[in-house]
Amino acid sequence: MSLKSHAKGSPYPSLSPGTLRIYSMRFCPFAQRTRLVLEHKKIPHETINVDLKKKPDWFLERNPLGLVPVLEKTDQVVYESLVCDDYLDQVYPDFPLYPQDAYKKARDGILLETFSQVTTAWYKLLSSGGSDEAGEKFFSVLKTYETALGDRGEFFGGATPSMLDFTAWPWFERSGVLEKVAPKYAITESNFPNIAAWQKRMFELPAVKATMFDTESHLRFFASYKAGAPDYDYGL
Ligand SMILES: N[C@@H](CCC(=O)N[C@@H](CS)C(=O)NCC(=O)O)C(=O)O
Repeated sequence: MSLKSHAKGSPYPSLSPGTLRIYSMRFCPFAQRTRLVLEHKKIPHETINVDLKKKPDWFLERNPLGLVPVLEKTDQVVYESLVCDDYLDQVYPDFPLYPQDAYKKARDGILLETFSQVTTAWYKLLSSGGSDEAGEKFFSVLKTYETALGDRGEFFGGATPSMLDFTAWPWFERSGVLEKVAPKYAITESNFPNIAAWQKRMFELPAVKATMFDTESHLRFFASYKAGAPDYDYGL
């Protein structure tokens, strides 16, 4: 099946009963969260990429919010990245992404709930062109995650990656984009040693390798997005 994005007016790609489908956009960090879980758990699925500037009616019928990711299987539709990922973790229990222990799970829940502070600060730093106010805020919200990694080990999940690793990852894969715009606020081995070491480990995971783009491609996509004409099919 083609990875090219489907735009308004395109026919609904028929879905065989029992096949799991993700509606995605190749450069979307939220959709990447769910793609990472699909890959990590080795869940068979198919991908339909959507033109988010010209959304097909059949896409909006499935998610009235008009956002990717969306999962569809037979008559079931699920959207919102964190909900999609929890749904997958429950339906496909191999490679569980939460600790069994209720307290540890609750601690993960806190870091998952508050991770939007990092994404908000990330986008503000980018859109401000690297202002000190935004940079200091970014560094201050990252500290919690730096400390958590120090307590936990190689990954947020300890010896193996967890939901938190996959939820956080897409913005760290795009660190090179931020570095270009805000070099003063780059994550390095000296300012955030645990995060910097974790990034290296994450880049080696098969799920990351299967879903990632290099910095050059991310930069190209961001530039097209900023210019008001996102190139969803860049590189295809
Ligand atoms: N809260 C949503 C956010 C998803 C999101 O913002 N996706 C973007 C692409 S990266 C989107 O679909 N944008 C389409 C639009 O805003 O119209 C989630 O976690 O799934």
